Amino acid sequence: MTVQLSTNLGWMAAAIPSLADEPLSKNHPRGCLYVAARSESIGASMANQLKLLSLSCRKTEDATGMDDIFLRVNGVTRWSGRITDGQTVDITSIDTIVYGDDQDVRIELYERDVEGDDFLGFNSVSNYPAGVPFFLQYSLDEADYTIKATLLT
Ligand SMILES: [Ca+2]
Ligand SMILES: [Ca+2]
Repeated sequence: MTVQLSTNLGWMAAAIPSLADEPLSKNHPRGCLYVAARSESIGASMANQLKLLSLSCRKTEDATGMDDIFLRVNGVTRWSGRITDGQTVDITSIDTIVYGDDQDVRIELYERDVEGDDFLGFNSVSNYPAGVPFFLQYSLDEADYTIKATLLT
C-alpha cells in the first residue's frame, strides 16, 4: 500500500505544473470539470506509450556488494543489470510499452540471489499525463530504488 500511495502522490506532483500551464477556456469556466473532461478525451482517443528512462539506486537490498536487479513488465523480464548505492543507470533499451486506456502496466523490481530472489515491490501505471516524467518508488526489503518514466505524447 505504501508503494501505491507514493505513486499516486508522484502523479499529483507531475500533473499540477502541466495543468497549470493550460488556460481555462470560456467554455470550461469550472477548472475541476475541465480537467476531468480533458483527461477522459485523451484517454479515449489513443493508446498509451510508456517509456522507462532510468533506474536509480539510493540503497541496495544486499548488505554488501552490488545488487543484481531484474525488472519485469507484466510478468516478463525486460531488463537486468548490476547497480549500487548512488548510481543511476539508463534503461531506455527497454522497448516502449504500448497499452490501452482500460489497462495498466505492472512494473516489478527484483534482486537476484542464489538462495532466492528478493521482491523489491511493484507499481501499476495507468493514465499519467503524457510528456511529464514521473517516478516509481521501490522500497521493500529495506532497499530504495526509483524508476523515472514518461508517457510519450
Ligand atoms: Ca538480496
Ligand atoms: Ca543479490
